[in-house]
Amino acid sequence: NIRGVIFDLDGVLTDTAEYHYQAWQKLADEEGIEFNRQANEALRGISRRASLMLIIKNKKYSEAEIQEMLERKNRYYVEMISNITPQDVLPGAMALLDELRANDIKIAIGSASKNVQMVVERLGIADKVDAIADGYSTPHPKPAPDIFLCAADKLGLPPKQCVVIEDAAAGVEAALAAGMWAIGLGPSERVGAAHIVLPSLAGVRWPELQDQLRE
Ligand code: B16
Ligand code: MG
Repeated sequence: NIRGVIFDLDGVLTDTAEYHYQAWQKLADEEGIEFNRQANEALRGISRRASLMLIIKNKKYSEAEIQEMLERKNRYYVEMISNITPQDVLPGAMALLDELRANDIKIAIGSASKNVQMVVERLGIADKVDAIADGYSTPHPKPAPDIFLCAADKLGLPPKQCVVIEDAAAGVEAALAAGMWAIGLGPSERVGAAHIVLPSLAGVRWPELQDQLRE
């Protein structure tokens, strides 16, 4: 019996992935590191630091230089997301949030990002969410289960009563490691490990989802 839904943020409720990409590309260009859209695919759902490590590969940087690059990328990113509006909530997400609330299902966000607060406020969904677990909640990023366990804890629910909605392989892995149900959004090559795979949240209704999860 599912009593809570934990939404990933980037790629599920909104598409900030494009801004993450542009910010990383700008940094990589400045550093003279080869990077492109395809390389960016590997960063989906991955923490900021782990993303940078994948970008710089075995190029040597001091810890101070790494910190500076992480801050610089985030400055670019924050500037880009400062213009997002409720129009940037992905199709179907707003309706599902409202339907869950009407059905007394608890709602959390479980995101690797450290910019969740700002994004949620700009999207205008802060009052639709009961709890947030984010990049500040635990030192262990996805695919570790910690972010989702923290979200369930904040909702006061055991993991097996929670379902996670994710767009990233690392996120689906984290949900399963947490002992939760997983709904993957996107191609099955990416999220096929989830219990249910859907192209997006467009047209998704809670009663039907619940039926599918019971089977
Ligand atoms: P930040 P999610 C993830 O968000 C993004 O998918 C990933 O690209 C990003 O590097 C990570 O958050 C950290 O974000 O730099 O804002 O702390 O998909 O877990 O909602
Ligand atoms: Mg995501």
